[in-house]
Parts: sequence; C-alpha cells; structure tokens
Amino acid sequence: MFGAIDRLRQGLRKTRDSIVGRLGELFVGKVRLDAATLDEIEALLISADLGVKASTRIVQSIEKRLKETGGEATLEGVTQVIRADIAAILREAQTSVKVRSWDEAGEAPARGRKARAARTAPAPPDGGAVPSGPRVIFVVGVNGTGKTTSIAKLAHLHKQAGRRVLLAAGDTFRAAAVEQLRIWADRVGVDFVTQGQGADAAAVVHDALSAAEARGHDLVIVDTAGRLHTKSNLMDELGKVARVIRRKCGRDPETLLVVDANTGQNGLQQAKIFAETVPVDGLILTKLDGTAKGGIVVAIAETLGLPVRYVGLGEKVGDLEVFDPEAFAEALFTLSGPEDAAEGGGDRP
Ligand SMILES: Nc1nc2c(ncn2[C@@H]2O[C@H](COP(=O)(O)OP(=O)(O)OP(=O)(O)O)[C@@H](O)[C@H]2O)c(=O)[nH]1
Ligand SMILES: [Mg+2]
Repeated sequence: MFGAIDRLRQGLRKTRDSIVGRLGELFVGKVRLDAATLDEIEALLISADLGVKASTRIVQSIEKRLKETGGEATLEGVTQVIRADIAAILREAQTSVKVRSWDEAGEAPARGRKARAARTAPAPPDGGAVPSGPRVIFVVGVNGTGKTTSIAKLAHLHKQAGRRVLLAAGDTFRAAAVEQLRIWADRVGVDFVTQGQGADAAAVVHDALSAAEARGHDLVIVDTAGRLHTKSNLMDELGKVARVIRRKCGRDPETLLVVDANTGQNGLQQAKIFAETVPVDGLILTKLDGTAKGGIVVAIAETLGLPVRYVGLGEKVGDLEVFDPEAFAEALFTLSGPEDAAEGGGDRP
C-alpha cells in the first residue's frame, strides 16, 4: 500500500522523468549558468507545460539566487528554486476564491471591490432560508474529462471518512451515463438516485435531495452532462439544477470543475468557458498519471485563476488525492521512491 505522497510520485512519474531527466542533462557538477543555459531551463519548463508566465518567473528566481551565490549553480540548487517557486505559484492560486454567485452567473467575473464585497458578504439564499440539509457537490466539466470517475473517487474518499454519500445521476443525456454511475455507486457502496435517461436533470436532483433529507445523507454528489457547448446552454442546464439545490438547501452547491491534464489549448479554452460562465469553487485535475506534462497544473491554476482541490492519478477509486501544493512540488522532483514497484490493474466499470 502506498501513502499519499508515494501515489502522487507514482502518478507524476512521466512528468518527473521528463523535467528532472532533462535538467540532469544540462548539469554536471557545478556550472556557471549563462544566459544560454537559463534559456534552456526556461524552454524545458515551458515544454513541461508550465506556461510562459510561470516559467519566466521561475527562471528570474534562479537568476536572482545565482547572483547571491556568485553565479555558480548545482543541479540540486536549481531544482530547489524551481520546486519552491512551483509550490508558491500553486499556493497563491489556492487562496483565490469564488467571486460570483449563481445569480450573477453568465456575467463577466467580478473583480476588485465588487469581488471582495461578494467574498465577505455572500448573497443571502432565496427567500432568506436558513441553510440546512446535506452538503452538495456539483461536478461540471467538458465531456470525457473524468467527471463520473472523479465522483466515484470523491464518494469513496468521503465514505472512508465516515460520511453517508448519495450520488445523483444528473447526466441524463445517455443511458450509458446513468448506468456508469450506478455501477460506481454499487462498487463504492453508496446510494444512488436516478430517473433514467432523458429525465430532467433538475428533477433528478430535487428527488435526490429529498431522499438525502429523508434518509440522513451527509453529502450528495451530482453528476452532470458535459455536452453543453454554448454559454447559454450551459447556464440554462446547470443554472436550473443549481437553483433547485439552493431552494432545497438554502445555499449554493459547491461546484467543482473537472479538467483533463492532457487537455491541449482547446480543452483549456472549453474549461475557461465553464469557469467564466458558472461560479466554480475549485478544480479537479484528472489523468495526471497519463501525461509527461504535469506542469499543466501550474498553467491551468494560473489561467483559470482557480484553486486545485483534487488531482486524479488513475482509473481506480483510490486514485484521487486532495491537492497540496507542497506535496505536488515535492513529488515532481523527488528522485527516487517506490514508483518503480509494479502497480495493480484498473477497476473501472
Ligand atoms: N488514467 C486516468 N484515467 C482517468 C482518470 N480519470 C478518468 N479517467 C478515464 O477517463 C475516461 C472518461 O472518464 P469519465 O469519468 O467517464 O468522464 P466524464 O467526464 O464523466 O465523461 P462524459 O460523461 O462522457 O462527459 C474513462 O476512461 C476514465 O477511466 C485519471 O485520473 N487517470
Ligand atoms: Mg460522465
């Protein structure tokens, strides 16, 4: 059994091999870092998908540190600077908070004073209702990013923590989507509410919340369809469901946007549309195990301006980690560990 940091290390193996391996080729012993080597480090970081902004910032840090040490550098010294900077950038994104409510959804995100006011004084829920009932996690994102799998993993995590979890089959577009969630619910051992394919997602969620109240669930996790291409489609569908949750529970759901770490610029743009259209509280970044460009976590956090809450590291229910910037940066650079050990098979439905 691996611990959290070992699982993270294992999941990030491809990225680590690429960054650490190439850094190692640049350095042998102590070297004097000239402009060309700094450029190479920058290119290496950009090719690991950290994004230009973060890569430039990190190289500037390295340069600054070098001035303090007379211009000589070791692989270890440079690695430490990169690692500390990645952790710092991710920590900064962790503190960004939701700036809109579902009432303002679809409008441009509030900035400055308006945003700060929204943070300190959240809009009262409909009719001034006192918040009650279960916690609700609303999982949204582009299709195929890993929403349903992440819901199963989240359900597992919360069940392990002793909570009573109910899954709501809010993706009613395909019969297969409902079935996939049902299989996961059975496998994880949590309850499940559906009205089948073609049902109104808002009605399914209404039903699920009533069931949760009646049966004493602590947490309801809502699956959604990813095939919503325009902003107005997105708001029509998701806004309707969110308003049902607010009416029943007296507060907005906690909305998590799922983003595939293998996503190219196109996927990132689609995720941006979600982040700009609906009030997202945080990110689940999936499939980090499948990419050699785990640096995308930094670029996504920066581009979307949202905190990463969880990372997906495989297809099994246990392959989800609560995101910790320090642990992530450490796992990217820890040279040796049990990651060479054989891994077990998958268990997806
Ligand atoms: N390697 C890996 N695969 C993952 C991860 N998360 C999800 N997947 C796989 O990605 C594929 C899509 O996952 P789903 O959970 O069905 O994605 P979805 O967003 O619900 O898809 P739609 O409902 O079609 O929009 C499946 O094959 C999953 O097993 C992960 O963290 N790592
Ligand atoms: Mg799905």
